[in-house]
Amino acid sequence: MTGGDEAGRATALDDRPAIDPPAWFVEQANVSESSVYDRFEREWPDCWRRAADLLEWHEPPTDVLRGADGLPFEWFPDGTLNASHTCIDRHLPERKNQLALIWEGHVGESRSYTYRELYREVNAVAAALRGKGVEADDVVTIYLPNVPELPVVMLACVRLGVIHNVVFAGFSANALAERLERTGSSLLVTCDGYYRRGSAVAQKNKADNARIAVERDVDVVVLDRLGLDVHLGEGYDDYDRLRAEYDGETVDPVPRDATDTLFRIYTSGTTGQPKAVDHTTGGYLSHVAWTSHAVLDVKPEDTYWCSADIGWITGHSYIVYGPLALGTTTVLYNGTPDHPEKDRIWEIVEEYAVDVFYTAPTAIRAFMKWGERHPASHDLSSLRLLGTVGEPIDEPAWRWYREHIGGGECPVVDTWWQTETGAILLSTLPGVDAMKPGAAGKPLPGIEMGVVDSAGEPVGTGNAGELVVTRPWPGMPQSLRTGEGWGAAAARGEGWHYSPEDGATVDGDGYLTLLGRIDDAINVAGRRFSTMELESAIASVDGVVEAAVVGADHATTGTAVYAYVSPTGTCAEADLQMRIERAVESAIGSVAVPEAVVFTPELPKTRSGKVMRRLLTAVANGEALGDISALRNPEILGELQSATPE
Ligand code: 6R9
Repeated sequence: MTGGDEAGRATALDDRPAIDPPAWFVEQANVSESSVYDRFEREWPDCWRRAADLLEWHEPPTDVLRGADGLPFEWFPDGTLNASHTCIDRHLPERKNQLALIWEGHVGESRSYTYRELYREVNAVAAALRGKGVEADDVVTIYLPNVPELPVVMLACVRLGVIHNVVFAGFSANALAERLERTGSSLLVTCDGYYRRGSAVAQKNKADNARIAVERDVDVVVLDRLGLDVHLGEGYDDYDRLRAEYDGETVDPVPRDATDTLFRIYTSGTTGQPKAVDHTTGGYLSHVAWTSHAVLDVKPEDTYWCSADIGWITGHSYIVYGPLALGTTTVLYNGTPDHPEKDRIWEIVEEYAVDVFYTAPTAIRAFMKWGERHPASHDLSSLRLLGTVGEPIDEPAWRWYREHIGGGECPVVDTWWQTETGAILLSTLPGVDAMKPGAAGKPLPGIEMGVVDSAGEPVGTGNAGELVVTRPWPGMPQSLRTGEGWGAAAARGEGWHYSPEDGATVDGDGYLTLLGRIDDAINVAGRRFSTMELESAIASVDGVVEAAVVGADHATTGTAVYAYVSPTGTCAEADLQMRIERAVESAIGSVAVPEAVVFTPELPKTRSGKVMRRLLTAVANGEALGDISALRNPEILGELQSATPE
């Protein structure tokens, strides 16, 4: 992503002061020995045995990685295991009466399951699925919101060696139909409806429409979530009736090869077409268990809460598989952070004495906007560690999170990863490393990454470039394992590497700062700016909640910066605009000062909470908007278009 003219231009994000983890945290951390980096390096790839050892294998692997000199890569190739066994059965001797899952829906609506109860549920549903005729390697599509039955059906599938494909419940009938078609799935599990911000979504109607659009016969199992009086015709089953019919039955977990597919998921579609990603049973599970242990510091006695939706990879890896593999208590929430009140999240943290909380920058920016009085009205002293994922987190948001949620004490881990990586690759280890607000951290032990220029050469310290992963990792998906989807990266150079298509800089301590998707970078008068450096400068201005910058065609400079800014609403816009311009000028330079600053109550975001800069680029250039199915808040588009200068 860098041009030659950029050499030597350090970003404003370098040399931040580092904050050491507090001694009380280090003392109790799962991983606190600083030698872990050297040890993993010396022993690579055998170091990953430490991750595999967190699971219980049917046949323990004797080999760690095959194919390191060429494709295909096979992690733990001769090991066999079952994910449902390692996430449930093996915990029974020690903690059958401990909670595995706490579920919170609307206020006053909650349920919980001990490991023994989860075992019973998963076995009954696995028996029911088997009764419906599904077998190992079939694909079952699941179209449910964050309800306990979602992880139950996922674990029931993997118990049988069936591949699950969870489709985010907020997706349309078309998006569901496309995925049903592409996966060749002939069984769909859904529900009558669910509440979103207090109003009912007719989920079964969407499922009906998708079913009609698919050529193949698709059987549908419908969970009664809202007590709506839905009609179940031919090809439909009632979830509770089916479950009750098989209650008390047990199903032996089917041993799977480590390299067999555990599940399929489609990428969240921030940029282009969603793409199918298949994750493996042994490599993926080892990687999510290890990162839950080493980065999120999860312990069996913890109550751990990742506030994501299971429909995205974050929910698969860090609500379901990672925490359950470690035998902890995982919290699942079906609701929004501001309904019925803006302290909903903190109410839940207090009620269950949550130890570790993992959320996204988009949520943190909303919490900041709503004000510190909401967290301040609850006892959050149970929290030990905070995490963030999904987008770069700017320094003010990082500091606010640590101060107002973490009591100024909790370490904060900024974890970088993707649907394609399966699990965290880049973060600080909270029991080992100092934190630098705004920088994600170093590649985890055993992970090798770099920042390169367009010729594939490493850029110097402080220079912007493209992130690359230069060694295979256990959580890598089937497509990378076998060579599909190497993309431009592999064609470019020597050896193997994977291009996540993110921009980054690296500082003298080896800490990486993420700069956003490389597609989003803006070239003004021959100089390339990352969205992150511009947006960070704008977000640091008092009165700004968040900002997104895009490039618009410009007669003289080629491209001009258009900044879309969501204000707190507490200061005059003209004054705010002037302070934004000054902040960009002093942090980056006059060439980057926005040509237009457009105020908007909300930025356009994907359903997974990421800013959709592609749409803003279209708006800024007066172009057609293209596919907007991933957009969560289409209602703001008209306003954005009319507020953008011609
Ligand atoms: C887990 C998830 C992946 C893209 C990724 C990057 C952005 C994720 C980040 C981050 C900066 C972080 N991203 N974590 N950027 N700092 N800590 O979000 O997966 O939905 O596939 O998105 O999200 O751009 O390439 P996915």
